[in-house]
Amino acid sequence: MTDILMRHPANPILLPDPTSDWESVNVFNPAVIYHHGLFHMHYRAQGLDWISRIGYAVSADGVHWNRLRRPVLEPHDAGDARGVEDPRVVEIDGTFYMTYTAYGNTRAAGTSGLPIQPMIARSDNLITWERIGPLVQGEDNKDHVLFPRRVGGKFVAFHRRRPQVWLARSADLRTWPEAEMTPLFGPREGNGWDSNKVGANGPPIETEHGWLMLYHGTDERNIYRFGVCLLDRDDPRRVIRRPREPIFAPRELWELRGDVPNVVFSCANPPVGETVYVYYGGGDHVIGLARAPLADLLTFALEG
Ligand code: BMA
Repeated sequence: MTDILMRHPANPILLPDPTSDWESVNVFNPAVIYHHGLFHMHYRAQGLDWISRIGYAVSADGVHWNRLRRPVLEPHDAGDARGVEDPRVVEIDGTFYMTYTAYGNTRAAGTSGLPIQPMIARSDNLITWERIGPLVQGEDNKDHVLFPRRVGGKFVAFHRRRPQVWLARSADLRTWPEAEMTPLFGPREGNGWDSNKVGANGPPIETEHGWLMLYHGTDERNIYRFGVCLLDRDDPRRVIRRPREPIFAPRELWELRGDVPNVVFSCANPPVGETVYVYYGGGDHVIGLARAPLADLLTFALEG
């Protein structure tokens, strides 16, 4: 495996808060955007009741954080009573959008799997969130991520219909017509690192060579790793490159052990200047940061 992503020496950069009721057990899988010179984090947290809520923290350097005392998004009905999970945030034309997984009490009739829904919410200030609605209903679907701008006049999102990553397009973020959904790629054949499950990480990064996408994969032992993929800039339904090797795998003790072992899980890869900051949950328990020059990630996507 190539060593493109370098772990920050201060890792883990965010830990559960033992004095808190709602974030005393786990903090993980954060969204992070870089906006007007500050890093804004929305992170998944679990406390004594094991219900996931979303907390907010802000940082000047991307390493040291100042958290709000209360969560900014919490369960509100039967559709998310068991938690709001795995946020990903983008800004499009001055509005912030969060995609997250709603984990409910009852699954929709006729569906199998977990009672989950891929939700979308909007905000003008990163603190107050208004729910827009689900991307799809009645199916096992998560890992949905908005592109940071419209492409061809439409909002675009990754999502995951097991076992494949799909691309969806919408005129207004409320309706996601089936005719606008395309499968992108699935688990790779064989028994390699991404042969079991795949899903998108954070919002894709626009480059002159196309959309650089980071994604996660698991193998038959359920070890989570990251890989990269390059999509056509004008038509992201077209995969240009998908290198065979992963770029990141669990290595530190807090990635190998935790609430769930062998997990690095990322919902954020904001580019800041020439550097990509990859934030990730370690062991579903704490938050880590690893960084790479954008140019190195791009070279690997093109040649790896
Ligand atoms: C996935 C998601 C993530 C989690 C990962 C590993 O299915 O639910 O939230 O980090 O499993 O447990």
